[in-house]
Amino acid sequence: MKIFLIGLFFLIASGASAEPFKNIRIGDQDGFGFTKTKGLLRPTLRNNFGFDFEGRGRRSPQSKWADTNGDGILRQGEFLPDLDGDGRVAWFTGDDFDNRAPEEMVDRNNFCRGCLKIHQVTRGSIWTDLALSAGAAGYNWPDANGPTPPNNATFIFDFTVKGADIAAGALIFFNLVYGDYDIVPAIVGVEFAKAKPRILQIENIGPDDGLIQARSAVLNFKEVFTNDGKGNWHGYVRVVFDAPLEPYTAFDFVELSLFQIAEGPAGGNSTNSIRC
Ligand SMILES: [Ca+2]
Ligand SMILES: [Ca+2]
Ligand SMILES: [Ca+2]
Ligand SMILES: [Ca+2]
Repeated sequence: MKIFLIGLFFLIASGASAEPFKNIRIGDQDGFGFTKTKGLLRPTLRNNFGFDFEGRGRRSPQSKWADTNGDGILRQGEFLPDLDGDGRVAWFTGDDFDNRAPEEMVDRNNFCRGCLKIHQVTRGSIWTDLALSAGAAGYNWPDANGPTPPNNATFIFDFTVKGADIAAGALIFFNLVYGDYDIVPAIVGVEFAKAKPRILQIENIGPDDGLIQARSAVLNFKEVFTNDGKGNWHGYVRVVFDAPLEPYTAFDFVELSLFQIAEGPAGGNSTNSIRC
């Protein structure tokens, strides 16, 4: 009976693991690791020109709080906090933070829905939930020369999906949530296992100080995946944010997903919906 029960358990367990591929995420969606948003101020400087580029209901300009809708998580359309209350978010104005959890400190905060395996090469979460600030103290800094720019955040996805768990040819979205990325040009390079490397087009929606943006770029299935000869798809993507002049930015997470990250207004459940 015991053997039967154990057998049944393995049947259920293996059944549960065979979900279709949805996404592989580096870092986590936790509002840059700010667990308490109450009282965090938003920067008051809207942009260098004094008006709102968007002009839509994306934000709550009247709110003085970084978490403009007060739901406890800093999301797209909201703001990185002005920690010292001087009105702006920048590398020289007391806004450095390091909210990395232990698994991010060791560069191992990876998650996949529908992977057969996430390989050891996958990395980059050490760059998340950290102010990539020229003024940072530099503890456990993710690149060799410390907080001095450039801080070229680099993310590597290396994983295997069972052949039956993803439709060959599907579009793959590279989604990211980042904050205060306001130096132009932002050059985002992407490399694959076999396909030609290229530059991703990631639109910057405005220079508002501290603004949190959710963006997507489209990758082709054949760029991301190669057949591993065993009936599985091997996914490999390396993304580098080349930001020679960027003195302050932060990443919440990056992911490869079948679903484009939503561009909804602040307060919408941002990343699990598909933009229609
Ligand atoms: Ca985190
Ligand atoms: Ca919020
Ligand atoms: Ca500040
Ligand atoms: Ca995060």
